Amino acid sequence: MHKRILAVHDISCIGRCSLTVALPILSVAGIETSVLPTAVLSTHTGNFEGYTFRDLTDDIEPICEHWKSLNIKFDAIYTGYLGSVRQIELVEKLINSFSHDKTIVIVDPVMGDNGKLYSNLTPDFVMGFRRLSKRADIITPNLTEATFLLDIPYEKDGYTKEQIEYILKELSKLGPEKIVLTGVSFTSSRLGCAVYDMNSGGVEFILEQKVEGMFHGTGDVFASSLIAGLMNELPLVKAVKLAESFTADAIRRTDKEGGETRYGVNFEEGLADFSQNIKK
Ligand code: PXL
Repeated sequence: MHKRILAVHDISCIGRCSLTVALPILSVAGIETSVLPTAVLSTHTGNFEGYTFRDLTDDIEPICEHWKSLNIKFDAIYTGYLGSVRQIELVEKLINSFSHDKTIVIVDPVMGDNGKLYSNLTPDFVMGFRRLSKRADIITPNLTEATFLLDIPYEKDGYTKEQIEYILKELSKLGPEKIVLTGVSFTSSRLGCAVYDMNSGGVEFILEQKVEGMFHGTGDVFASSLIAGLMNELPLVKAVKLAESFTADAIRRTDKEGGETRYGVNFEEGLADFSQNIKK
């Protein structure tokens, strides 16, 4: 059945992430993708100096007012990088305005990596994302974002399985039924996700062969392809496996090419196979 999703992210003109990643991935998966751009940046904020930043917070309410007059509803609302704390409040409102009773809300609380917040985010974003998570059916934080959401220290030397299970259960107490935690690793050779579904109570670890290095935009490639799977009616764990393998392939391709990783990963060459695999 035809599905329509709203993707709420910034446009980073250069450096594959946010909308320039979400749109092609969701489109190739056969999902009509409407966008609400939260900000326009000349590049993303990781490893680039002197980027421009146009905050679009003031445009959100008029855009939503117009959409209300069209009586638009979305089958899913997927939020990523938000440009201001006020925007987080506006997003909470728009979830109410544009959901029907089966709408899935996916919040990727894009805030940071490697134990730190992204360069232009302030600590009040954390409170905002904690509140927004309450409205989500699924959240997809990385370990850094999870520790900010729970206000616990970030352990740079890694976590045990028991600690990860604790984090997942604490995150679900914020409100979402399903948690997909990324950046999970127990050995130097494997990296991936931990998945928790409150309904089954089970935790699953889905780990892939690790590629050394820091690759930008991979969180957005992963979350977008995960949602593409869910919108194609894949069960959660199957959708996570497919998204993780699509993301890992993009990382391996980029690693082989040996270019600058701040420009994001080569997911484009995997799109054709992805659109086939999602239908299997
Ligand atoms: O990929 C996450 C992301 C999205 N948008 C902007 C970013 C980042 C990460 O650095 O800077 C603007």
